[in-house]
Amino acid sequence: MVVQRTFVMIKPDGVKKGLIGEIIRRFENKGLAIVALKMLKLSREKAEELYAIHKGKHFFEDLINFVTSGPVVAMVLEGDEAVNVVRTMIGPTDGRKAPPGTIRGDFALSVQENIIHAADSIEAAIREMKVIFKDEDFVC
Ligand code: IDP
Ligand code: MG
Repeated sequence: MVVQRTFVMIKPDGVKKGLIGEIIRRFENKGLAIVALKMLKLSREKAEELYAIHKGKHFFEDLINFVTSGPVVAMVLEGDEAVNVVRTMIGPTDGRKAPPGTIRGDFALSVQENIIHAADSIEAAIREMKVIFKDEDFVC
């Protein structure tokens, strides 16, 4: 067993569509533990830090405008191979191509407005959770 922590964020479109409960339910049903959870509105600065890897790409400005457009729900999930398990559960980036049964496949029809973010590696997860959470935000 390889217990990992990963960073997940329900984007403004997911919050607006009323999907917070549905998404958290899927992660809990899967057996992942929530070890930190926060609803917040991202500042431009935090959004740019979170998505720093995409700076300079054609979609960067639109992405920053989108993720700062309303509240998000950020969380850290823990479980066996959590990074890859969560990436599989959210599905591919483009909601139009994401298979049914994945979060994006079930709820998104757009490449930008795709409901949810999840870290794609352990290193990214550690970096991203530090952008949003302080040590005291963790329950364990
Ligand atoms: P990921 O969220 O599946 O890891 P990334 O390639 O890391 O996908 O892109 C980060 C986010 O940027 C995506 O979730 C999506 O919101 C947005 N994005 C990615 N590619 C495009 C694009 O080609 N057009 C518009 N938005 C995009
Ligand atoms: Mg990514």
